[in-house]
Amino acid sequence: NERVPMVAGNWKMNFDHREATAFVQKLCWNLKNRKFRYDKCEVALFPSFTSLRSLQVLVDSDRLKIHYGAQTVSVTSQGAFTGDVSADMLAALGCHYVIVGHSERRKYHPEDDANIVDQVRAVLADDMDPILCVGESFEERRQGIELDFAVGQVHDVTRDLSDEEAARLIVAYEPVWAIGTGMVATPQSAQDAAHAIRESIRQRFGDKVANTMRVLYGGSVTSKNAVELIGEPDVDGFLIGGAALDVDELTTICMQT
Ligand code: G2H
Repeated sequence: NERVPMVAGNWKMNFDHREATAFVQKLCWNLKNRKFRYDKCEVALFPSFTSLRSLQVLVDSDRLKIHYGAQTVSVTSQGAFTGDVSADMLAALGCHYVIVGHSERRKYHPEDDANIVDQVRAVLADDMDPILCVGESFEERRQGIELDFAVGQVHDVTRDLSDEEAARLIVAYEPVWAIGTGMVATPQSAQDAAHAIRESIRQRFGDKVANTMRVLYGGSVTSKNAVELIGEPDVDGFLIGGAALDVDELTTICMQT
């Protein structure tokens, strides 16, 4: 297919800016030594806000071929919103992407669908691309409604997007029961979900958007399971948490993808 796969490392609340900088230097060094083809697989990292400026300086000065982005964004553009960070600010830091609707954000903050739609709009308005996270909890899986649930989340967020906006979306299917638990989805169930999501996009936005939209899998991805998962036709890469904190492990997954 015509989609360039993507390895996205979601560092969550780990690494200060010095650790983040050292990690990126080591990762790029590893990849260079192993003749990694950046044109065949995109690599993106998602550090804390506090590390973004350091990564920008490093990536620009050393002309590194990795991309980076933020883990969430404010829905408003400026003003009296203590603690929030706007899309304009992230764009000025050279972010290509923003993760939107991660299950940890939905759970701990909480971000609901209306807020997530507004985040997607804010990201798009600043010419960055949203990585929309969806996925069922164990309860929906037990009931056998996991595909409907994940597709429903995508539908609720994308319903009012234009074709041009939808074409810039990346979806990360992350079953909540698989996040940080060591319980990875089987390749078949990751494929089933990715396929169902792509087909729902096809119904709403047509073939062109559906065929070019990347669908990532997330949830306990490691170098032990990445090869099988990426073999599935609708899985276009990974959103990786725990395994993205180990530079050698992440290097291996990049080489495998
Ligand atoms: C899911 C994933 C990264 P982990 O949250 O987004 O984390 O790989 O640790 O399950």
